[in-house]
Amino acid sequence: MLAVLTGGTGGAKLIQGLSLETDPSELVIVCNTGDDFVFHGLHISPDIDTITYTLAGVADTGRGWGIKDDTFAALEWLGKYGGETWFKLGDRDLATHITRTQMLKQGLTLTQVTEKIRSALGVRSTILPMSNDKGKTKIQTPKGEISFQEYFVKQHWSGEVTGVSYAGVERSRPAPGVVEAIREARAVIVCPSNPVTSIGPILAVPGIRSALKQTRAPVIAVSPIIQGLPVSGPADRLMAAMGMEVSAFGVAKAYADFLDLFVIAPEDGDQQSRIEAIGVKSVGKSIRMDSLDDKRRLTRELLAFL
Ligand code: GDP
Ligand code: FO1
Repeated sequence: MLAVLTGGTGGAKLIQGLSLETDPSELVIVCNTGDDFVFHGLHISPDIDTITYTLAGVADTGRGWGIKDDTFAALEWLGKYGGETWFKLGDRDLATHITRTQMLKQGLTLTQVTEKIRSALGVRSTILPMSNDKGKTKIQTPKGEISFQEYFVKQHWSGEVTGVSYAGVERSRPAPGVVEAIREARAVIVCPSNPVTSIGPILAVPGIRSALKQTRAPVIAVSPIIQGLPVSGPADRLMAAMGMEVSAFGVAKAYADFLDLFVIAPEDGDQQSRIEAIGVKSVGKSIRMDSLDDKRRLTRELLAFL
């Protein structure tokens, strides 16, 4: 079994490769839920949905979120009533959020709901939320604190960020199966996801980081940063706000206490000796995943290290 830690869009690229190059039923995927929020009364779990739709083969891989060929008629109609439309909920996607919200109201956990949606969409991998408890990513700005989705989607990640926190995470517990997967895996893969807002919240759940340190399985991560820049999104700004060096080295440093191997871009070869000096082996591979071939090739290269 392979345990995989991930956020949404960047992680989904590697997970698509993994699902095609391994037996998908061998994958246990632990998703960030720090981005979860309530919109129009519905519980949205963007990273869980991105991964589920990717594995079900229905994701809009170009956009990186939502369902391909979805329409937005309901959202348009909500706008007519003066409702908020900044978060683009597609008509088909809405069915997922309505189902999740209803099941949570009936008392099911997010783990149980995720399992039901996964199974209904024919996904063979296990998809786990990092936690069934609170642990919401908050972005601190000079004008006050906002939720991650307000920062990322409503404000298009513009504006100064002075800090990032995971509200309530210290009282959260790992969801059932998360620590077990890390302990029992033949390898743990940390996806090239945002280290502050995708992997950071997972590591902040008490018990997960220590499981990563203690597992006998090799822990391998792929850098989301190439030549000091993220491939997409605001990882550079958020890393800087957290006092991290914005580089592959900066990511390696954040994971150094549990990481065995860090896969970086060949262009970042100059970082290799610095990374190895903090006790992490590193290797240069082409880690930009623009095509399905890129995703499959990188996956095969990762699997070869095992
Ligand atoms: P989010 O939850 O939607 O933000 O998704 P993730 O956190 O999983 O993905 C965002 C991160 O993925 C960013 O920091 C990007 O730099 C990284 N990323 C996106 N595409 C690629 C890629 O093709 N290769 C690598 N190495 N990183 C990528
Ligand atoms: N991201 C956007 O940039 N704009 C959107 O309107 C948007 C809608 C959306 C709807 C459902 C969903 O599951 C995800 C959605 N995302 C959207 C993705 C998004 O929330 C982020 O990529 C992640 O939260 C970042 O981790």
